Amino acid sequence: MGYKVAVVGATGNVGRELLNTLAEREFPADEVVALASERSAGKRVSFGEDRELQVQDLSTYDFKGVDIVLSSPGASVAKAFAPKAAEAGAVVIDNTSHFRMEPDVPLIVPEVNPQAIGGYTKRNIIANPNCSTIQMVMALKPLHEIAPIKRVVVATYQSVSGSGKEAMDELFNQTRGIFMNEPARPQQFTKQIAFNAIPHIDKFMEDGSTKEEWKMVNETRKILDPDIRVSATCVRVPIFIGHGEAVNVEFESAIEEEQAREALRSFPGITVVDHREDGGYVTPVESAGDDDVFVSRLRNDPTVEHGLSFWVVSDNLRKGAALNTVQIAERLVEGYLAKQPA
Ligand code: 2RA
Repeated sequence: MGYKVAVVGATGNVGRELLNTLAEREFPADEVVALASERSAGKRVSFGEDRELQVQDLSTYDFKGVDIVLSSPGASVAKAFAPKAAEAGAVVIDNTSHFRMEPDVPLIVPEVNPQAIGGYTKRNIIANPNCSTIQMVMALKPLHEIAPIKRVVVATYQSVSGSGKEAMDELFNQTRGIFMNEPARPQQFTKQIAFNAIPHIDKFMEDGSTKEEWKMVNETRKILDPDIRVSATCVRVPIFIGHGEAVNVEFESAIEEEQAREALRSFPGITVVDHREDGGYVTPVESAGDDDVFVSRLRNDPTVEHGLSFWVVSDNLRKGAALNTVQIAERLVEGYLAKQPA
């Protein structure tokens, strides 16, 4: 006997990837429901190679009987619907930032802090971390187990798909326009994104950092270790899918480069591609469509007593969102919501 699964935000970048990933991984669902705004109700979205689902209106949907909700609408939509769905008995795995830092909501990367999943019983809500956080903590976890991490400095190079489908269209149109001598007219972004880099993702905070940087700092500490100090600079770059991150880590004690490389190589969900030669590293374009987090350019940092630097890349819509969400759902059904066979 399978599960009834609802996907909220089914017409967005992540929502479509959620449906794709559920089908690809043959999640044990008896029924999958696609939900979105009233405006999108009636549209059809693909579910796997050969099926389509008709989108239903979230605002009038009754979650009674739904086992698991995979959610990726806007944060304000999640704030409104998730508690109702949880009240109706569903476990909501939410991709928005709304619940991530709430103390009674577990924030999960299954390979990093699976022990925290059980905390879902407090509110029937689990939060999926920010894409840029997920790929970084995946790489930090095996290293932190060798030597406690003292400080992380990270610069991100984030693709436009993190900002939605319209942002991808803007990059495409601006790029084409430049070749046609048309002036770039920023809409989704504050400045031209084609052939440019924008050091601003999400809103500015009081201290001059951005909300995206605040997320990386605080989500890393909630997921991995509250004592880790993180300094982040998040930059939007003209890439369609795939985030790259330049990470520098200072440890409390010694960690050998080869020891770190071995630990990364044997960590589930990580692929190390690291050859000190032309092309001996992974780029965001190559990560698109892949499940793994890729680590390259691993090297000692001689400027501190115990330091390493590396490059980490991942498909921000897959492991950075949809795949991580479905993996949480898989752990839920395996460990917590097991159903007796019919
Ligand atoms: C971004 N991480 O890349 C944010 C939200 N997906 O825009």
